[in-house]
Amino acid sequence: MDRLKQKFYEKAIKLKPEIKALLKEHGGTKVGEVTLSQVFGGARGVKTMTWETSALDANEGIRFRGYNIPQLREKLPKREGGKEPLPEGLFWLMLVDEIPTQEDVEWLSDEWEKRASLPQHTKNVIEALAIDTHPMTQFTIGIASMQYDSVFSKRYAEGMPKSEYWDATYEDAMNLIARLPQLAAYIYRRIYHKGVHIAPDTKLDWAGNFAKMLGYDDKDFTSLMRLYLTIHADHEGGNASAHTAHLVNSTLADLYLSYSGAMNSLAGPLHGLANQEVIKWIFEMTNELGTTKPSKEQIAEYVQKTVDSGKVIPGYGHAVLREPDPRFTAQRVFAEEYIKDSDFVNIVWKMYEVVPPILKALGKVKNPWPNVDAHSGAILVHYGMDEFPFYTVLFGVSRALGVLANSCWSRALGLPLERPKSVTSEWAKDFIANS
Ligand code: CMX
Repeated sequence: MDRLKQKFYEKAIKLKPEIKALLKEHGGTKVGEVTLSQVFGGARGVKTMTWETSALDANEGIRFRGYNIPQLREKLPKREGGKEPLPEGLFWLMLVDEIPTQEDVEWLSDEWEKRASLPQHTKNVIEALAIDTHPMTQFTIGIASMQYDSVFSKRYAEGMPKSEYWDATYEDAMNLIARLPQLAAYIYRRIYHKGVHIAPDTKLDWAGNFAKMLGYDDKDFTSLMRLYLTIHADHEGGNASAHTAHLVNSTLADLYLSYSGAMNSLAGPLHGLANQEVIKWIFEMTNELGTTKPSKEQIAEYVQKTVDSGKVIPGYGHAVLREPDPRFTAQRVFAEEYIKDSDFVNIVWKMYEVVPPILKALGKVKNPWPNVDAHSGAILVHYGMDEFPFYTVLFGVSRALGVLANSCWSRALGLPLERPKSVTSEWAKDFIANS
């Protein structure tokens, strides 16, 4: 058993009986009430699942195993000479609730490197798709095509006992995470660089290798990838993509099936696709105004026009957060540190001042502040990556770290099939009439 798997196993076998005892004694304790508005309103705030790897506070934002983003930036191991945390370290932290050592993350980089090769049949499947198929569609299809290699599915077919589900899930999680940068880079180079692919460099870390395979040699872009793939990695379990993975995997469909499902969810404009929508919106604005240096007044007018035409301002608002997203702030800090002057970054910063009062004035928006997607595009454009339909794939590579680490826990804890209750509108009307 490898060192991470062993550590995970030791933690997981301890927690399972603790939860059993907790439920035996307190299983009937109420943790909240559900209102009719929540039933009709997308179950906002209803506690319906456990999620071990991270927790989200409406005001403070995300914490990964108790650590916020500035703490991760400080405490997680870094590449020699680098300032940004290595995503390997965050995966380790989320999986086993311990900050890893430098040696641990180096081991993990090597382990993922060993597991990373993209199957030829996946390349063939991608090549069969129309070249202008959206990158997220190519990504989900690519992930699903690798299900052929699922350790969980093979062992399940051979009669694997329940007690081993966590083991096979761990293997699938490690293999899939290892392969995702190759898959994403394959799609990027296929669509935007005439199919000229770049071989991985076995000496690099997971994010560094990804930057290289995408075709970016700038060391600051590599630093950006390390930070980007860290801060997008998890956002508790209730968000649409994580919840999709949780639901699908609860049927014992393996991680390739559950994670491709999650990516279909991430591809919606109210969720991860917002990162492409933000820069698309900014490009449309600068084209219409004929300048990449618009004034705050010009931006405010364009924001108002967007809202008046019945559309949302992408990158603003959140279903849980009620303050500026710390993932936005982390990217702002990065831009302040690494980027001297960029018109598009400046637009993002001006929007931060202009958009919230306009959204507040609508009187219905619960959170007028920027979310993670408001900033990422402008930084990517600065480094030359302006192919915005690809942006959500970057998000998807990162999100695997949290979602798949948590899936290991779900299978180790033996969580059951997820099956909440739905009601009809007729039932709701009768219920109110009779209560
Ligand atoms: N611009 C304009 N109107 C907005 C808005 C925005 N950015 N955010 C919310 N609203 C509107 C909603 O559309 C809703 O209007 P209606 O009542 O007319 O339908 C009203 O304000 C209330 O919505 P809410 O309770 O504040 O927000 P929700 O929890 O329903 O939705 C979210 C959250 C993210 C879907 C929404 O804020 C939004 O559409 N934002 C823009 C898209 C975006 O950036 N998504 C990315 C989120 C982060 C991620 O998952 O990656």
